[in-house]
Amino acid sequence: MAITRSTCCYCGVGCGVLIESTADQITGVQGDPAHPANWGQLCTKGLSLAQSAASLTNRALYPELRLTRDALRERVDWAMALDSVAERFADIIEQHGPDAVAFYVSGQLLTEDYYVFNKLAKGLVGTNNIDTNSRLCMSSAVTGYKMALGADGPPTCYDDLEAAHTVLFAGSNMAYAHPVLFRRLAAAKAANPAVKWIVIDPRRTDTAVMADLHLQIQPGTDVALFNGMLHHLLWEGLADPQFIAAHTTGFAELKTMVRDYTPKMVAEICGILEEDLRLAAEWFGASPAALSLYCMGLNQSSHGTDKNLALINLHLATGQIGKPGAGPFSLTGQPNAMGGREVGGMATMLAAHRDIANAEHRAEVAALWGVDSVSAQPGLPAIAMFDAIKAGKIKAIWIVCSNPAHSLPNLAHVRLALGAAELVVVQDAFINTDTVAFADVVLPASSWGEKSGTVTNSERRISRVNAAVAAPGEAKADWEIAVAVAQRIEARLRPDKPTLFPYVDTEMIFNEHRLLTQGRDLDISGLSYAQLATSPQQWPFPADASHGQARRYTDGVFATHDGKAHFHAVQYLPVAEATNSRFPFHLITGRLRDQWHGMSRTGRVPALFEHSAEPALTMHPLDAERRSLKAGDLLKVSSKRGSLILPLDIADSVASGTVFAAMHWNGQFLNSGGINEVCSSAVDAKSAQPELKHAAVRVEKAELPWRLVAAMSVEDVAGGDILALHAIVQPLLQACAYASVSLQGRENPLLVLRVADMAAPEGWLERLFTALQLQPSANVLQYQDAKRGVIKRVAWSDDAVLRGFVLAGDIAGSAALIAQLGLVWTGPRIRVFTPGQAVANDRVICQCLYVRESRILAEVTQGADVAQLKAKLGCGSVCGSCIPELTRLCQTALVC
Ligand SMILES: Nc1nc2c(c(=O)[nH]1)N[C@H]1C(S)=C(S)[C@@H](COP(=O)(O)OP(=O)(O)OC[C@H]3O[C@@H](n4cnc5c(=O)[nH]c(N)nc54)[C@H](O)[C@@H]3O)O[C@H]1N2
Ligand SMILES: Nc1nc2c(c(=O)[nH]1)N[C@H]1C(S)=C(S)[C@@H](COP(=O)(O)OP(=O)(O)OC[C@H]3O[C@@H](n4cnc5c(=O)[nH]c(N)nc54)[C@H](O)[C@@H]3O)O[C@H]1N2
Ligand code: SF4
Ligand SMILES: [Mo]
Repeated sequence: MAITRSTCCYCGVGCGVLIESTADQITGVQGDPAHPANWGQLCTKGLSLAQSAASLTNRALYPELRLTRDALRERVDWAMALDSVAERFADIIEQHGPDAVAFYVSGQLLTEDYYVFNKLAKGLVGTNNIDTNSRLCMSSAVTGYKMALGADGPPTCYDDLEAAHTVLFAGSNMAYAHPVLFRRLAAAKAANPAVKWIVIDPRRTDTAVMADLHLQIQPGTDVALFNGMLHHLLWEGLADPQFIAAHTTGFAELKTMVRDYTPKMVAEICGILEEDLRLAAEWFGASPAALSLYCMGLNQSSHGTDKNLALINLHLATGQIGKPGAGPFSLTGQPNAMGGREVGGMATMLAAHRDIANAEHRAEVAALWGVDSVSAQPGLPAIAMFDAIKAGKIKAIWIVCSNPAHSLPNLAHVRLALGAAELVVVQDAFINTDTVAFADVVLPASSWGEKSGTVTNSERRISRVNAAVAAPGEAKADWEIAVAVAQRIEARLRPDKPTLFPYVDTEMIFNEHRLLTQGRDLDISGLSYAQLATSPQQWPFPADASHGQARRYTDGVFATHDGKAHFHAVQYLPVAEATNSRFPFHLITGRLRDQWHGMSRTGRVPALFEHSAEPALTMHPLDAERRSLKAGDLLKVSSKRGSLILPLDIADSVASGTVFAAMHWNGQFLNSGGINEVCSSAVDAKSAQPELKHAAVRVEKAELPWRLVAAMSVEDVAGGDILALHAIVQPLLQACAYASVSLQGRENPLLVLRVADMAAPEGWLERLFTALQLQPSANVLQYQDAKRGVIKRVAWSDDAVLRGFVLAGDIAGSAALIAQLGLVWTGPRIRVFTPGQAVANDRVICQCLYVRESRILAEVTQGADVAQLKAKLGCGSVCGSCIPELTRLCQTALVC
């Protein structure tokens, strides 16, 4: 068995991992005890990386190409795929100019991949039309940092988590989204109970449950809140006049503006108690060290930049920056959102934190790259890019490592755009995503565990990512594909000139990137690729340094032209789309603990579904009661843009008038593209980031009387491969008014399909029976009641193990039957049609030891606390991702 040091491919915490592998298979993943981001810890997602990599089903293994516009894609060899992409790009560039092509890339690419794509677009093609999913994620944070502090990137580091006395979480559900850092924070608070936590979130998340103060604000009202906190701070004399005078500009204007933001008025806007606002301001202002941790609840807003600026104002006014435990800490979502920013991989940036708008910067980059010039025409950011594709202005789009047909807002519009493009190239590691369905060309990419390079985490720390096994099939590393196409385009556009892409490995690319950082704020001249293998380092790391710099601006000198931090007097403005009588609910969206984005990887691990088995719309009990809705009812959620159907989940974690949906579910698991069918593409004017956190929606009961539940274990279907079974079932989803598929189980994985419609779609049941191998046979029993439209089939294996079933027209007893799957059926087979005892949905709270909610609740009702739960059931004692929820379950029991 070999051990390879690498980095987790999920969130921006950037945990070090040790990959265990045999010749061609990853067999296990452990936390790297020597990595400073996690010191050996991993969360549920990191711990399941080996399972997600276990099977080749649904992997993109070979290039595919549509030979004519109306033909189906077929497998071709690499030479043909690369020639075709290069030729068609070059044709379009020659005919329509460089801005007729675009690249849409990803914060999940490695820095070296990103660097090459950026150079391909801006250096070779001559267009700045390269944007990324970071536009949906970090662009408000980038704009905020640059406007206030003069340069992108957080001033803080992970050690500040332990040094902070007041921690302000703003629009961040860290317990789910950055679990390993959240554990560090929780440990620090346990060690020092005087540490205060304030959570600002319209939902009572598992992060909020652990807080000393939860400000459950109305969606989108953060700017008002921060301005109100500043008003109170100034009133109480908690500002730091010396810091303001020595190190900032613009305070007078801000001070005048926040006079209007009285705590009383702000409390009203935000829908919180005035005394809570005052308390939050006092805890922040009087703290020896106040740290704010913020994420999508701030950035994904039509005023995301202002939210960032208003929060940074609080830090500057109190001098809470540039010292241990203090500062505005924007948490990055994706593993390499930071690396993408470093190489300037967005439509508005240039390499090494340079700006397209700056002629000197353009000239510097052109000189370093050896090209005549870099275009001064800003590229189109994501939303505008897809608008331009739909309008026919952009004719070819190359999508890499992102699934925009799921993750962009207003999906109907995105699908029209992808349908209208002359050429859609999709470079992905998996073949079953919603975007691949639109591809004219599929370029198979190697993925985590199979490719190498570097990533930068939330605290600016650069770590190596290493291949443990060879790429499957003919898949290639992203940078290699980019280089191969670039060299072909060069042959057309720059014949007889030396190549701009001489790279033979990732180290060469890293070295060129390093050269471009020289003298910049993120200077890494002192770093070598080899050194990073054993010692992940933070930037800046200039040539004369012996290690990276943990904190920035410790001397009070900022990266602005005058060296001062800049206050910005930003007014509160409401969300882009007001609720009204037609669309009365505020919809907010966010993440689940155990799923990652479009689920192309976490959706391959059945056990990861057990924490949230089904898609859902969460609504407050009062709102449900007023509409006579009960849990599990199917709801039609609509906005001006579209609609989708989701089952109802009732919980008071959302306020009345607000509903919540997870962002993850999509066409792989649903009959729709997911919640972005309804989300809004209104963008922030400064950062062009869309308001994915808010839309005005209507919610109605969907009257779909025909119901079906099917469940199947894979023992003898689909070659025993649950993912192969999923691949067979996925094409059936589209035909139904509602359909969702999920996986579950650990030792005996199951696939569960839930369907609703007015009546069974024509011929659909037969297709399902064929897919599940449920044709009549000695081991398949059928019950039919044609009058009631009921048909049920149940299958056993030869040794009497209950293998699977379809209940159509009458789904009573389906939950009880699911619980029996994989077990030997004793008693007469016909009894299988008598509905058994209803079984409540029993979620798996602890992934590591597979402890279900019912066992935990049984202990909690006996008075157990978290420590006792850990000791008795083991839950929470391994990775710790479930501790926030254990805390909530204990608290709920106390209240009841
Ligand atoms: N498990 C898991 N972890 C992940 C990811 C994943 O897919 N799954 N993705 C990673 C990525 S790319 C990202 S960007 C991060 C995202 O990490 P987070 O931003 O922490 O996660 P979200 O759940 O998207 O949103 C955070 C919170 O914002 C709240 N919110 C909504 N509207 C508002 C508002 O107006 N104001 C405030 N203050 N809060 C609001 C939501 O209720 C939600 O609880 O997670 C990373 N980590
Ligand atoms: N409503 C709503 N929408 C949101 C959000 C929200 O909170 N609410 N959050 C937004 C945010 S913050 C983000 S970051 C985006 C994320 O949205 P996406 O970028 O669409 O996220 P993923 O599903 O992770 O897409 C990554 C793709 O890359 C593929 N892949 C994996 N590894 C590799 C590789 O090594 N190479 C290549 N070429 N491909 C690979 C995966 O199969 C997958 O298809 O979603 C945004 N959309
Ligand atoms: S916190 Fe979890 S998902 Fe994030 S990097 Fe660490 S192990 Fe991976
Ligand atoms: Mo993100």
